[in-house]
Amino acid sequence: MSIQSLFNKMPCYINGLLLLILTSVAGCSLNDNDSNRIAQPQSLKINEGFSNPLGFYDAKPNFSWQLPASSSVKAQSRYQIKVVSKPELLSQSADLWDSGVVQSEQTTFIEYQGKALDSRQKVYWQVRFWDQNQQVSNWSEPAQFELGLLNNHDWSAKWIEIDSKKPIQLNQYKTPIHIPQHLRTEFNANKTIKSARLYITAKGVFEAFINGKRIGNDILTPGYTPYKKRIETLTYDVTPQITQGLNAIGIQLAEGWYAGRFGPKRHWHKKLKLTPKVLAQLEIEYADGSQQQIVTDQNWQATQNGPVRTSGLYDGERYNANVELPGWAQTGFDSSDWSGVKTSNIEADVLLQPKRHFTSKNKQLLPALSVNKVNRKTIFDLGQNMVGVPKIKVPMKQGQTLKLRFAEGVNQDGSLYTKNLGSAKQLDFYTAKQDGIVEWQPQFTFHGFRYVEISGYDTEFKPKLDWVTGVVQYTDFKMTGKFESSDPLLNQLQSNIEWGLKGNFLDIPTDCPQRSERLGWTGDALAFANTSLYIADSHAFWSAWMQSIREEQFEDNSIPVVVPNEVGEIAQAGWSDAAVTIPWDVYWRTGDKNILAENYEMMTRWIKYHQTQLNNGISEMWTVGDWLQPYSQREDSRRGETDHSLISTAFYARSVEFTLNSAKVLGKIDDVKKYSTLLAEIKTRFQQHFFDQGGRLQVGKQTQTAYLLAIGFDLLDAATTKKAVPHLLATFEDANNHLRTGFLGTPLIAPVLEKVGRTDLAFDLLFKKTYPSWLYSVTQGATTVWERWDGYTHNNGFADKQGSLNHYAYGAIGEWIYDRVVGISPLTAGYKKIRIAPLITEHLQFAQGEFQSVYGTIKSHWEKTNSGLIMNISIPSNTQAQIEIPHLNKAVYINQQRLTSDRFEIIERNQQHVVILVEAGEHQIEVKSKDL
Ligand code: RAM
Repeated sequence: MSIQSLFNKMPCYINGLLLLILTSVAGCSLNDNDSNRIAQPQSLKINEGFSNPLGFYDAKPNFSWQLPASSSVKAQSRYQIKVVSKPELLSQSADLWDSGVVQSEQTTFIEYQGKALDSRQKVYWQVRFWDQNQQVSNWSEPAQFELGLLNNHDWSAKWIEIDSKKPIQLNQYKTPIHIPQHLRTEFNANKTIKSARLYITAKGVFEAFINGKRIGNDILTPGYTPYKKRIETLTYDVTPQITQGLNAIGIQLAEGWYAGRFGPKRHWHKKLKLTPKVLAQLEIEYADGSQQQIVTDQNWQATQNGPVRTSGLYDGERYNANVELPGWAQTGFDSSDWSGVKTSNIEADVLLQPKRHFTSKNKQLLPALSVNKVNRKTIFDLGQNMVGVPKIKVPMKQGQTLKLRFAEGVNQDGSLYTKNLGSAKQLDFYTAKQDGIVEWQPQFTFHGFRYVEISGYDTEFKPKLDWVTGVVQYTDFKMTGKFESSDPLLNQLQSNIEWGLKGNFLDIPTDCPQRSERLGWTGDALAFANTSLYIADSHAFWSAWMQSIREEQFEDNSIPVVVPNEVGEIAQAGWSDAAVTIPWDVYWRTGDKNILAENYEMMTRWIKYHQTQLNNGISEMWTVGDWLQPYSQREDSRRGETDHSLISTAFYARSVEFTLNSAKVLGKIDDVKKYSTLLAEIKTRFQQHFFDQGGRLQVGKQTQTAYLLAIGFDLLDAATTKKAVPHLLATFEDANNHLRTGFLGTPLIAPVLEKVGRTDLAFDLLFKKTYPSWLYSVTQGATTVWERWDGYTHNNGFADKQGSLNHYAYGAIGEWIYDRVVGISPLTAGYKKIRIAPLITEHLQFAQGEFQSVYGTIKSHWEKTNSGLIMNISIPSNTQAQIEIPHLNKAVYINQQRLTSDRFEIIERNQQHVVILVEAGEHQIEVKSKDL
């Protein structure tokens, strides 16, 4: 019987004593009558959004749920959680933890306070709540989780790799070509099997098979972490795959991020000695209670003579079907010509930790939209710049080798543009063993591309669109945000921003996914984090990457610019500050205090490092500056014209401010005092040093970014800010009201212009179609956000300074589009209190969007009408919203009722808008002439 059905049969339960206590504590009667029960809580999750995870990483989890969407349920007044070790105990007494009835509105991140949990433990839990009228709900459907192997000592397996006698080949760069391996063993499972788990990871990337069947559908596992500190492990339920009797297990292993040619050339030598290895532990539990472990050890066998001849992240995959190994992961396979394996022990100082965010998967299929012959080459266009691999279905003749080339763009003559790939070849090859249709998808590589060129197929056939499909691969999160407006170009920009996320969130946040870089650049992530938190359920993704940042923090307290660190001992302002800003952003958008608690020490250490870079209160920290500012006259034009010490001092203040905010949330009173004083001092010093009495910048060039940082980060006092505004605006006028900002200034443009009362200018810039601007790239055919505003132009083709066509940093404008054009943003952390405040602009007739918050879906739609405006707002249970209604000096109706203070809670009314406070539910607002 499934757990679900077991629970459906259970009677609802409330402990009589508890009821008694509760009734007296609450001073009201709790309605426990079945017929009056309200709908149960739903969407049960643990930690950063995991539902029913297997191989979970945290023995001290926290619980979240959502209240049912119902017109009567507005809020939670109490809850009760039960946590048990066996499903049947849910109807009896909770053996692990019973929270008791807790008087609280909190439905998110409630800490487990029960008995200690251990590796492999199965845990079941349930929750119920009381609504605002003390009506109790049914118990939720039970949820469950199972812990992975939490400690290195849980592993008895050893790392294994082929014991090859052949010298490792080198490529043209003199770095090793690690030929992918197949590793296998057979084992007997003699008794009736109750359950089986495969715990597995690799130094490299792997795919596992049992009795010929692929285990799971994850790609490029285990993913990319600072391997010297931590390697993530995966857990799979393989109960159905194991048969009583003889079984076979096989693992394919390739170099991946760990051992491959990856990262900047100057650091390749550090990897020369690394070879791919795999670690696996299969644990079988029999019906009679006995257990068996099958582990990677010296008894395995390996070969490098399989069909995947080479596979690297940058260079692509080469497959030869003539050397396939049919049945290699099944029993009875003749492996007499396979080699033995070398074993190595698990290192005590490399943490083996269950993966703490979602794995990457094949997420979407993109059919080709056109196929053309260009210079006798066959080129497919998928219509969308994407990241992943191709899936091919191509007719071939025996012995032919199909060559696949990939590019983000095509030259004027239609041929592939690959100059921007650096040394990343992005080439796949497939050699056919017989005539016929070949179906294939590479396993251990990924490419950034929109166009696929193929050659080497059976030319008797005319190419068809279904020969090539794009398999889009990224971290397996749900898309949580939607946006649409009356402007098709703005909608395309939004789509480009979303594709920037899909393309660069493959296990870690990367700067770009196609060229020989693909690194976890902190500055790009700092710019884009808030936008990503709207678009996708990226909470776990960021928390996991923050752990990597913590692990990479240097002894001198500085933070590398790239994480996992592939570039050496470099820290820089505006990049490394991600260590502070991202935990804060994630907290603000999710309400999860744990991310602050986990990273707090790192933040304070980073502040200490900042302090070592001060000269008389002004920072001299290294920075590449306002990266890629257009029209920069600096010698290295990429580095922007804004004074570098201004940037570094501004980010010092920013990091102190966010650390201070975190200290407040975490209740660290001494630190609150310390950082408040410090922040005030930094601001004073900043203003004195960089600005004159008239609010004009007195150090370095008058740049937009200098003013944007000063005002956006609140570094000037109120009077000086006011005086600085005309100077800020002058920098835009000088640029003919275009932006002149790079990675650091661009995200601040719209919020700062709004802050200084020039929302009109913010919208002008957002809707500008001439270079440089967001929509300029859109008019030039962009389907993703580019590294440079003019990465490609219809008139001049690709930019001389070849850039990535999939770089999410400028997509940071998304934050303002969602917060202020759709109008959904948090007023308190996690959207417990929501601000609905769309800015109505002459550029749009309507805009709408929705966001799946931790409390449920928030929706905002506004549309101009002949007589005024309609707004449709949806607010999830257990939250409240402040809605800012642009009254247009007309009458305001809410759900057909005239807005009056006796009917509604009016918080503020001014010339522009009236602000009301509403509870959960649907709210239709009409602003119209009084007589209509
Ligand atoms: C480039 C990266 C990244 C940027 C750094 C400074 O190589 O692409 O986007 O943050 O440099």
